[in-house]
Amino acid sequence: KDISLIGVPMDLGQNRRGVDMGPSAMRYAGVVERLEALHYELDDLGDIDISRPDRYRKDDGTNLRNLLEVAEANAKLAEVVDEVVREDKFPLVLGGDHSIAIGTLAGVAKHYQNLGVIWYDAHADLNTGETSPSGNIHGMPLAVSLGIGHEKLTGIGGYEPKIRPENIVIIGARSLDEGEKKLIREKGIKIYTMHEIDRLGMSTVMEETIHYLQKQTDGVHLSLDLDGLDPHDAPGVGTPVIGGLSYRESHLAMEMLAEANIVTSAEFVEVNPILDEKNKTASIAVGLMGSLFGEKLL
Ligand code: DIR
Ligand code: MN
Ligand code: MN
Ligand code: MN
Repeated sequence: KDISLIGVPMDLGQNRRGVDMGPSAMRYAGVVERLEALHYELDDLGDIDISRPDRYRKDDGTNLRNLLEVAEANAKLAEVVDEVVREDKFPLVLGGDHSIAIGTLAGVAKHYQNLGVIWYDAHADLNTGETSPSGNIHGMPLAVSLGIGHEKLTGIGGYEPKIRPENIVIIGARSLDEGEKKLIREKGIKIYTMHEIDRLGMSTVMEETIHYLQKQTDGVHLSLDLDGLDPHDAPGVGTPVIGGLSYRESHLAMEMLAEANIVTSAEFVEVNPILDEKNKTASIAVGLMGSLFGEKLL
């Protein structure tokens, strides 16, 4: 299948500047060449236009930082992604902070009855304006996609919800806010925290995940936040949390997804080259994309 690459140079979903340079950092790390070497027809659609606010702020009467700009950017992204899926191409979205998952999922989910989602992240991103300790929309996209949150976000793409709680698998969680824990319990969302991953091993976690999603979904979106990896391996992220997934565990996960051939769209987010060490995190992201698209040692 052909791949369409979409950059989203957005940092408005959180409060550390620099993550808007993520798409450049991953292009610099050779994403186009890496995937072309695997014999994909790759079309780089360039970057979505993002409006800068006059100043970074919480919108009046809400706890949502840069709500209007984040909503506008995601509406644009949703349209581009929708078109890519219509053309029967694989949308590969490069972030940008994780709030862009709102737009990616809005563009993808309407094409499926039961879209599965793998949320590879140190966090669950299940906050709302009411539960968020930060007001950062990058901590909310999974809730928004379930139809929970501000209507300027949940309504993007003109339909909601985008996904169902039973079609989600969260992998790598180790930092959850109280409201997120409540939502995970209430909705019965499947989650492999670091505890389960340590006990079972990544191989079993991915076997179970693939089996679970294959049974009940007609497509799978991979949303990979680089802070899911341990900050030792991926230091260039805005909200690092120690005790994360290793480089090898992450590659194994991507390799198993490639073998199972279930992933139909993907995004790699939260790469912040300003906080990085010699573009290490972007390089790791590009390596993971290689594995996801079937790169093998021999
Ligand atoms: C925190 C951090 N739970 C929040 N979330 C992050 O602000 O809502 N998500 N970093 O990736
Ligand atoms: Mn995260
Ligand atoms: Mn995230
Ligand atoms: Mn994050």
